[in-house]
Amino acid sequence: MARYRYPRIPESEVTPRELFESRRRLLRGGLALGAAVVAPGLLGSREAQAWQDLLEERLSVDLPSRELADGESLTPRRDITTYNNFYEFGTGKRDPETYGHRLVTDPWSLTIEGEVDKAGTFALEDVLAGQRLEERIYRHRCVEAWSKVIPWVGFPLADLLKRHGPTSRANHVIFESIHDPDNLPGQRRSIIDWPYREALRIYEAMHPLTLLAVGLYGEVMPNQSGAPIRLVVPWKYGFKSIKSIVRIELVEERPITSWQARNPDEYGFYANVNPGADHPRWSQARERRIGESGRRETLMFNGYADEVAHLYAGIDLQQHY
Ligand SMILES: Nc1nc2c(c(=O)[nH]1)N[C@H]1C(S)=C(S)[C@@H](COP(=O)(O)O)O[C@H]1N2
Ligand SMILES: [Mo]
Repeated sequence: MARYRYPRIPESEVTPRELFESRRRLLRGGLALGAAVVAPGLLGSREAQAWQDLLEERLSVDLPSRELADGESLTPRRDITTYNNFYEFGTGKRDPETYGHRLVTDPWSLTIEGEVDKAGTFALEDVLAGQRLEERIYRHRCVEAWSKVIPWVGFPLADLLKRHGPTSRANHVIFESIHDPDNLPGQRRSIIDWPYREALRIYEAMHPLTLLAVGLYGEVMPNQSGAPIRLVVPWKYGFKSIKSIVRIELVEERPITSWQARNPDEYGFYANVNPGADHPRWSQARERRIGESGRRETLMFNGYADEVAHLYAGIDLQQHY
């Protein structure tokens, strides 16, 4: 497959003013490093745009890229950003694109708490400043039997968790999405018990394939795709890959997630992609790749069995789905 190219502004077209501005942004990004812990109340207008500027700066250079979809064609950006599940905006596939602008992403902070040595609330620019970004091309398989191939930009979740020092009791990691019913029309309806909540076992969270994504196609994450920061767990059904994360909590006991609470028979905790374990209402043997006609065979662990099957040795995946 031919490598695609991101659109880049040639150096010759960058005006001196833009160069000046970008150097200023760099300086601001550098200063932000020193102030790791920010009380939510202090995130005022002075910091507005700070994480976006920092991220755009980081995206303007070529990032290391890993192709982990066996050379399958990338799903066009248009399809990735116009066919979405993001129930905070409604249950229609086009709702996230239509109402996505209502998601307020700036400022954004991330709370990390529970069984960690270093808990706190951190401005997103400080979270980003400490991470090496890379591109990862992954398959994405929704439990509804459709799929995409997406070039994410992000960093391993493990890199963030290690910085906060999980304790020996940290067996599970809980993730929570933004709760803002004033701006998110879907949250005024009882689709699930808001906010959206997901969780992983600690060894799933620490697995090198598990990503925190902040962009796709070499650009800042579009709102409908889970801006500014979302989880990507490529061997699990898409509902595990929670969007627009505001809180991460490490705990001992396995928590109840949003989809399990709503329908435990249909949505299990592991939710590993498994063509041999059908959803009660439909087969999981095949899938529709968005932008293609016909159907593809669904792969065990979504094609990542070599990397993750050992995590589930001895677990009956028909019973524990
Ligand atoms: N907060 C939140 N995260 C979410 C969802 C959601 O409705 N809200 N939908 C999930 C589902 S079912 C899928 S398939 C993926 C869809 O990601 P995409 O729209 O970027 O393809 O996001 C997951 N993360
Ligand atoms: Mo999904």
